[in-house]
Amino acid sequence: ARSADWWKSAVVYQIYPRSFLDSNGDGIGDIPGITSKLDYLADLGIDVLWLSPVYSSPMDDNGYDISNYEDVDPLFGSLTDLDDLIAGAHERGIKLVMDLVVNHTSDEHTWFQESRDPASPKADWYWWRPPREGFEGGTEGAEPNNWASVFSGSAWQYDERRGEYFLHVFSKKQPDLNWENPEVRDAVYAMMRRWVERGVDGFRMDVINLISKDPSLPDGTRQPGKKYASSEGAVANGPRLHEFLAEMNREVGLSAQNLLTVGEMPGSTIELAREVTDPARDELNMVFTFEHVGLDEQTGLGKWALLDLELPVLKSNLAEWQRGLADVGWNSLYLDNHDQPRAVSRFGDDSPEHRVSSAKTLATVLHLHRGTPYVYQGEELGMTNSYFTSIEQYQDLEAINWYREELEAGRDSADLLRSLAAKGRDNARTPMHWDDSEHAGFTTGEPWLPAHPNKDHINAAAAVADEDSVFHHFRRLIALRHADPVVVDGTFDLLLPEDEQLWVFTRTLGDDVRLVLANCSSEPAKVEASDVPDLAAATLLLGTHEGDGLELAPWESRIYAL
Ligand code: TEU
Ligand code: CA
Repeated sequence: ARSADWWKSAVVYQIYPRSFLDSNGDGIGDIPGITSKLDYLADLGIDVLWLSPVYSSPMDDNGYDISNYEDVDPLFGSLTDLDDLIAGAHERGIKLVMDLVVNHTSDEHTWFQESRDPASPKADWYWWRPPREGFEGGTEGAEPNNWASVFSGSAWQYDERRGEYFLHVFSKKQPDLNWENPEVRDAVYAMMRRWVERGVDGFRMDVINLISKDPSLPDGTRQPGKKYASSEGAVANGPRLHEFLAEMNREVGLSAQNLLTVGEMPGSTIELAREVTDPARDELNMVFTFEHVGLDEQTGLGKWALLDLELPVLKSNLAEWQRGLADVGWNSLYLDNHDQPRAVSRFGDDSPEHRVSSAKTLATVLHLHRGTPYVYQGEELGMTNSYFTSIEQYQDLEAINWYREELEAGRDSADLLRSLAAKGRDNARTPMHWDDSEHAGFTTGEPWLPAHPNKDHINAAAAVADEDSVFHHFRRLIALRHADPVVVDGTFDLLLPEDEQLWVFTRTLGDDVRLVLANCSSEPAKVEASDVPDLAAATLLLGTHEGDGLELAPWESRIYAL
C-alpha cells in the first residue's frame, strides 16, 4: 500500500540495467543481476528503484528507443524476471518505478512501421511533413524546418516509402509520437495502466515536457556557422502540456493510487515546476530540472562548451529552486544520472586525496536540501569519470555523432576529446564496481564497456566492509532522512551565499533547526564565528571528519542539530 506523499521522505536509487550486473555472461547487465543485489540495496536503505528502460529495443539509444512497451528485451531478460524483481523489491519494502519514454518510440515499433503507410489508421501517429515547397524529398534543404536533432544532424528524416519527412528530436531511430492525436494518448495511457496493474509504483517520464509542441513547428534561430537550429523553444513546454499531464494523471490514476511520478524536463523553469508539481493540479509529483547541470557550460552553447563552475553559482541555483518550491510543489534532488558525468569528478575532487571526502560532502549537501534525493548507481561508491582518451572507446551515439559532425566542421580532435572526457554520457555508463576482480565483478564475459581500472580500490565489497566508506555515509544520510522530519520538511535557508569554499545552510521545522556546514573545496576553510550559530551548543548528527571547531578540512562537512 502507498500512503499519500510517501515519496516525500523516500530516497530513489537509479539503475542503468545495462551496466549494473550481468548474470548470464553476455557482458550486458540484466534484470536477474539486479534481483541478486536487492539485499545490497536494502542495506543502503533506499526506498525506490528507478529502472532505466528494459523494454524491447534495437538499442540505438540503449533502450530509450522502444519497439514494444509491453515486453522486456531478451538482452535484459523476460517479463517473468521483471515480475520476480518487482516481487523481490516489494518483499524488502522497496518500490519500483519504470522509465516511461513516450515522447518518441523506436522506428522499429509496429506503430511507426504502420504509420509509414499514409492510408493506415496510424498515419497520423507521428509528425509527418512534406518536403519544403519547391524541394525534392531527400535533397539538401528539403527538410520541413531548420531544427537540429539533439544527436546531431537534422531533426527530420526523409522516408522514401511515405514520400514525407518524420520528426525525430533525438536519433533518426527515435521518431516523435504525435500527442495531438487522442488515439496516441489513449494507447499510452492503456499501456501505463497495464504496468500499474503489474505492480509498478510509478514512472520517471523521459523528456515529458516535449510531448506538447508548437503545432506550427516554426523554424528556430541558428547559431552563427551552424547548419541547423536548436528546437528546444518550440518542442519544449508547448501549449497543451498541462492538459496532457492532467489527462494522463486522471486516465491512469496516478494521484488516485499514490504513484511516484517525476518528469524529466529539459529547459524547464521554476515557474513551470511550480505549476506541474502543484498537488492541487494532479499532474506530477516532481520534475528533474536541468538548470544546475547546465551551469558549467558556456551559455547557449550546450554541454560541450566547457565553463569552470564557481561554488556561489551552484549554491544559488539550488537555493532558488528551494525557495521557488517552498510553498507549493516539490523538488527532486540529483547531481548524477546516466546522462551526466560522475558528480565526484564534476562537482567534487576525484584525486586520491579528496575523492572519498568530496563524494561524502556532495552527498551531505544534496541530501540535506528539501526534496526527494536520487542516488545514481555507483554514486554511493564515489565512482569517477572514465577519462577515455580516444573516440573508439565511446559507445554513446550522442558522443560519436557529435565528434564526427565537429571533426567534419574542422574542429580539433584534442578539443573534442577534452569535452567528451568532461561531459560524455559514457562516463556514467561504465560497469558498476562490485569487487576488485577482473571486470569489477560485473560480468564473467567481455563487458560492453570496460570497467574503470580504479575498481581495484573503488568497489562495493570494499565499501561495505569499511565503516568510513562513501557507501556507509550514504546509508547514514538515508537513515537520517527516515528518522528526522526536519530533513524532509524543514524550510531551507542559505547562509554565506557568496563564500567560494563554504556551503552553509539551515533547515527549520518549528523550533528544530539543522545546520549544514560544508567545505566544498580542496583547501582548508575557516568559518567566522559570527557567521554561524554557536557550534559548541550544537549537537553533531553526522560528520565526515573528527573536527568540531571553526576550521574545516578540505571537503569536510558536518550536520548539526541546534
Ligand atoms: O534525456 C533527455 C535529454 O535531453 C538528454 O539527452 C540530455 O539533453 C542530453 O543527454 C545531454 O547530454 C532523455 C534520456 O535521459 C536520455 O538518456 C535519452 O537519450 C533521451 O532522453 C532520449 O530518450
Ligand atoms: Ca547479461
